[in-house]
Amino acid sequence: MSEITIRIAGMSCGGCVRNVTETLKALPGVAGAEVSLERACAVVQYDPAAIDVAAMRRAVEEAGFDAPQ
Ligand code: 9UX
Repeated sequence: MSEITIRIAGMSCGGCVRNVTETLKALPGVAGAEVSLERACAVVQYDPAAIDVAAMRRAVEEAGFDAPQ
């Protein structure tokens, strides 16, 4: 299992945090995600054989947020 911190822009409230958390956790290969509104980031535990970071960032953007590199 690997862990990475992804920057996330555009979150405004706790509902956004919940949406991003659920978006990430729904991805195959993601084992856990803790999203911080204050830090504008997500710490994600994942199986690198099953998913890459680009797919996580894409999913966050499809959910309506920005995931700048
Ligand atoms: Mo809060 Mo976020 O009402 O998309 S859920 S701003």
